[in-house]
Amino acid sequence: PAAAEPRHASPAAPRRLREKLRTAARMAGPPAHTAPGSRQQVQGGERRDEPVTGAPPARETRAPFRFDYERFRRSLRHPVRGRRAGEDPETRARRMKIKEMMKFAWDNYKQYALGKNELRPLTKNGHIGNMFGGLRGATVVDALDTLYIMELEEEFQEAKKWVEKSFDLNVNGEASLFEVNIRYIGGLLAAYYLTGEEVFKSKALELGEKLLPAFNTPTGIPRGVINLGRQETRSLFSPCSGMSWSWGWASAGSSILAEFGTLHLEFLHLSELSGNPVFAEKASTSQLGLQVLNRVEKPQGLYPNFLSPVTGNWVQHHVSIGGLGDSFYEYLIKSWLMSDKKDSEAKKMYDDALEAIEKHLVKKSAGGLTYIAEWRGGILDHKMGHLACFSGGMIALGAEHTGEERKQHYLDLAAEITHTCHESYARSDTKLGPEAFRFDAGTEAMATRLSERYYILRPEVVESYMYMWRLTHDPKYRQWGWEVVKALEKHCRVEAGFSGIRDVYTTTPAHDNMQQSFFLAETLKYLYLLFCEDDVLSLDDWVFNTEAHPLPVNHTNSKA
Ligand code: DMJ
Repeated sequence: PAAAEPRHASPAAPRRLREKLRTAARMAGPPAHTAPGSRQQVQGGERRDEPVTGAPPARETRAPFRFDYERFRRSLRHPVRGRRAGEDPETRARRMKIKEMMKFAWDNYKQYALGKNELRPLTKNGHIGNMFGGLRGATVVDALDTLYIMELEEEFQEAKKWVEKSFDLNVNGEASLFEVNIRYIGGLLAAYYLTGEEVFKSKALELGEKLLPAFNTPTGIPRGVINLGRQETRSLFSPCSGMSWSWGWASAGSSILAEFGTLHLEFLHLSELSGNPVFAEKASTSQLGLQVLNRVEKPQGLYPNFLSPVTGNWVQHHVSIGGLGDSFYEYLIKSWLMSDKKDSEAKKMYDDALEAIEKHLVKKSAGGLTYIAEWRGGILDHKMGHLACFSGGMIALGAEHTGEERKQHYLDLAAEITHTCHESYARSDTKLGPEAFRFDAGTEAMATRLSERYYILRPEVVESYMYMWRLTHDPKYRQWGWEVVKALEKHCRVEAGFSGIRDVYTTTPAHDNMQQSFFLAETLKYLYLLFCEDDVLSLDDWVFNTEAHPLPVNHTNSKA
């Protein structure tokens, strides 16, 4: 096991936020859910002397910290579900169709799999899997905010009731820190901010605390797997409670860039809501940037995907804006936006990273398609994963906030990448895109390997359509989104829900029997927003976490 050097609370969250949180914590004392002075456990069972909470000991005379929800709602610039002004009948009809798809996906999940993580729509039963450490109801938590935004009131109440009555956090299994964070913490936080229902906040905070031991490494970079049991309950029967370790498949005990780099949006909100700075201190971009990533040399300015949480050095030189790297970049620009453009360190890291990506990875095919290649120790792999297609939207979002000349340049780049991703759909028989497509040996934007021909209801391409629509209002993005709706209806809709397909290049595809929770959280939400007015979950007020859960921009300071 890694040596556990004691690491004391570091200058982590952006200074203003830290000060605000510390003041709140000073005034409030620790939140009731935190055991003051409790200790965390690290891999190998070594104890640390660092208190779990950064807040001072409780004093009975203090009122408990309470997040001012009403003040937060007043700080929003638009009603969360918009004002519904000025839309044409076709747009409304398309939006209603997507709402019907969401209802269908939810109703079938509810009927056949409520309380399991996902629906198996062919066999009409539930799937649990091993990603969430014994947590259940991934689809419920992922669906909450989409149901709310679509005004599926009855269905939202059903989902809320399940969270209140059946969502059990008292589990003791190995979970992906990243997946639990983006789906459960993100889903609960968004549900709370949208509705003000306390149950979502308290569940998010309780679960957030269970993730903290993962950060107890010599560098503070968390490991990928965490046992969700409480370390105080460790015993002969649950010897791993509260311990964390790296994925068996990750080289040399490394942590994954897209995993440890995709925590801080949610963790900043856990601090905001609890008044406890510990979450922000563990996961802020300052922690990532100042403490670790800015110290280690980056090959040609690029960020490899595998980093040792013990030494803080890269373990392998594979760079990708798709799987393993993707949401690290996304969270840099969104960190800056969510801080109301104050986290300038995150912005600089994003700008520098994008410059390096453009210089070394962005290529144009013989047929004129712009794509982002992967990089393996200096050698380019001319392949783009479906996951990498989120980058059109990200680059467009970032473009909004550069100087005029750079803005047009990045908007063009974003449009070209989104066009390429659309081509990967348009060139298939189903009009849905493969898991990965290549640009080599005469191939353009198509899968060349059998193992890459599947589509599992992923959102990244429609995510980029949504951002491109909002930022350019070019009608082709709505048109492309509607093509996806039709293809989903034709090839993925089955009797009891929606299913992924095994081969996008055949019009009679076999189904994979899985309705992924991100289909409800992301794919259907982004499609719906594509046919909404811009003030529904306005980009002025919200950033979407990487699972499409809206988290509010922190402009409480400037408004309330
Ligand atoms: C989602 O869980 C998230 O979007 C994540 O960032 C990447 N993979 C899936 C969807 O494809």
